[in-house]
Amino acid sequence: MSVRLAVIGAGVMGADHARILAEDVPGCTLQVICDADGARARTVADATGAAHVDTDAMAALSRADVDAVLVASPDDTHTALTIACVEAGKPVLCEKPLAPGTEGCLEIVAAEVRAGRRLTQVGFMRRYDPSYTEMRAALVAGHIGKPLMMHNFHRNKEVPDWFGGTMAITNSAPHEFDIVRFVLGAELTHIAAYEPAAAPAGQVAPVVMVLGTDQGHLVTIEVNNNAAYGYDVRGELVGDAGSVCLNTPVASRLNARLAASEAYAADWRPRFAEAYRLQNKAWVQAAAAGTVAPGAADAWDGYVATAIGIAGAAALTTGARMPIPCADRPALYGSANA
Ligand code: ISE
Repeated sequence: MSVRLAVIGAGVMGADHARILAEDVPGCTLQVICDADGARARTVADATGAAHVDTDAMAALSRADVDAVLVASPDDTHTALTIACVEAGKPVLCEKPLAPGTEGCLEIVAAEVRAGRRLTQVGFMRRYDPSYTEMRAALVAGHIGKPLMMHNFHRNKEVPDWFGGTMAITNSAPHEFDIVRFVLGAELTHIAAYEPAAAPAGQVAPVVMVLGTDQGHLVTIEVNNNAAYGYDVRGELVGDAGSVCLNTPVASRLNARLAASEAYAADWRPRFAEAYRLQNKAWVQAAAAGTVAPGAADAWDGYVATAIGIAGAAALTTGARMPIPCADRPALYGSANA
């Protein structure tokens, strides 16, 4: 039986998710595309063959002919929409952040505890990226010995002026916060954050974060949202017997004018295309089976990533190393580092 889906939000990410679900994910049907802008919803529905459009998100997700919901609407709508899905007993894949604040995340966690089941998956798609899954597999197989450090680089080509250092930490770096926890199987306990004093005034500066885990790993994260040359994510996990680096998937190398060159993507969608495809496929398969996708980020993981971002923003503002506070983890979410 095909899983009948609502996609809420028809902006950049909603449109891309709808395209992936329509073209690349078997076992699902796009039942309704919803956006506050009806014309935008119609454009995405026409492009993907979705049956219906709506401008009312609550109405769309509540439809009797919708089994599961993908939320890609503005961040401040995530809490209410995700809770509504949980209360309706519908699996929901919510784009990151799960909620902009920890209160919203914990409200979603509380709704799942009341329901007695996990229905929320957070769109931390890097967990499905083959370069990260191989990094984790190399660690688990013992190829690099005891893990000591994980270095991360996250560069966007450009962002608007208002996307400053705080947003680099609360909006971009949560991908690293989540993948570091996923790869290392450890919890981040403290964070410091710095910007280079040499950065030109009025320009969005890079941010470098230094974090520690409950198992003594050292983690560095550079987010440079004005890297100018393209979208570029790098990483290296260093152990006492070796290291493993991420490779960017590049289909070709151009040889011309006495030089060799490889292209960079302009944003994250081409770089993580396979990760998005595998994530959405796993989510649909789990929804069909009435289970949770193995290894997926759940509501608790969404809460933790938001909490780390808030501590990181405080670290940048104060210049102090900040502890990362964590609420009590409900039994529904298993034990830490599992
Ligand atoms: C953006 O919101 C994303 O989620 C992208 O995956 C990330 O690379 C970018 O830095 C974020 O701002």
